[in-house]
Amino acid sequence: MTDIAPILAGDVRAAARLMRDLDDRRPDALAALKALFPHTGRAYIVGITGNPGAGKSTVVDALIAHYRAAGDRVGVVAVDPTSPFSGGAILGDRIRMQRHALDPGVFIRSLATRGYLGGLSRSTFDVASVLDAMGYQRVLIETVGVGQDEVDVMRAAHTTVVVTVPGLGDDIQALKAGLLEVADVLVVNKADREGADRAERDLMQMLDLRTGERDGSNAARSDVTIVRTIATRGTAEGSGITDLAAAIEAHRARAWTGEGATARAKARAVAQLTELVRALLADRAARALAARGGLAEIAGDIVARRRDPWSIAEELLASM
Ligand SMILES: Nc1nc2c(ncn2[C@@H]2O[C@H](COP(=O)(O)OP(=O)(O)OP(=O)(O)O)[C@@H](O)[C@H]2O)c(=O)[nH]1
Ligand SMILES: [Mg+2]
Repeated sequence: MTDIAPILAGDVRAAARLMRDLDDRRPDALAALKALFPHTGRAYIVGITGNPGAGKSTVVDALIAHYRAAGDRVGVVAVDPTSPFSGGAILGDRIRMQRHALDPGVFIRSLATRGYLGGLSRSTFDVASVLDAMGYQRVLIETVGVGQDEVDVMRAAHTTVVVTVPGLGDDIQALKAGLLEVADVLVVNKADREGADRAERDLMQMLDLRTGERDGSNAARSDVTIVRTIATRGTAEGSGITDLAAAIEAHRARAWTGEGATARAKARAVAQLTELVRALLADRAARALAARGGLAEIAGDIVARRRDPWSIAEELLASM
């Protein structure tokens, strides 16, 4: 049985061990999560996503510095460092945030997508919960925004920040599909480059469209803030990181205090629960399949028309 006392006391080695055990899906790790749950709910979780190379890690690095200067302890979950779009970025992430690595007030955990098979958002929730229980006031989740997986991951966050850059052109249309839908704060990073004005205008236009589509009105966007940053300047004057932090706080005040907060909290719990049930069922199905020699074995029966796939699926479910 994992002793949770060291984790509650903020012991990083105990936490790292628990996170590894969670990766391995060890039952005692799950028991630890259950025991930690009453001690969670205090951290403010911010998701940072956006195009590959947009500067997400640099923004995270600058936010860490900002929050540390304010006296908050910061936990980071870096998801998808093995993305085909950013192959090998795990090293880059590490180096970029390296200056914080020796700071006992900062804990950085990388989650590789490989092997998670759709359970990525479950793992993100789990790690964020551990960081929360350890007493980090701020938890930052970085993920490359390319697919539904990443959109799901963002459901763990209280505030979602989508990072874009000037000169994306048509790529911005790709953003529109999924990520823009979940954005609470939009960042035009690399504002030291040409085209920041244009990028901001394009984003505003898309937000107007989005608002119109959602409620059929022409109401002006009211719920998304656009911030310009030059993340490479860290927290220095003119980097925009203070503005970004302020936009995050403004969203926090709008969304997580007052009337809508309970409904939002419930929606977040529903998302977490849905993911968890899905992941547990997938684990169980994988075991049931393995017990029958795997999909390839069964597929032969289907191809030869010896068995039909519906009966096999029903049988599998019944045996789970
Ligand atoms: N000019 C300029 N370059 C920047 C800025 N922010 C980040 N960069 C550079 O952009 C490159 C990518 O930055 P990262 O922070 O690694 O971007 P990322 O979005 O985390 O990248 P992936 O995780 O690989 O998708 C690096 O070379 C940064 O130094 C900025 O504000 N201005
Ligand atoms: Mg990165």
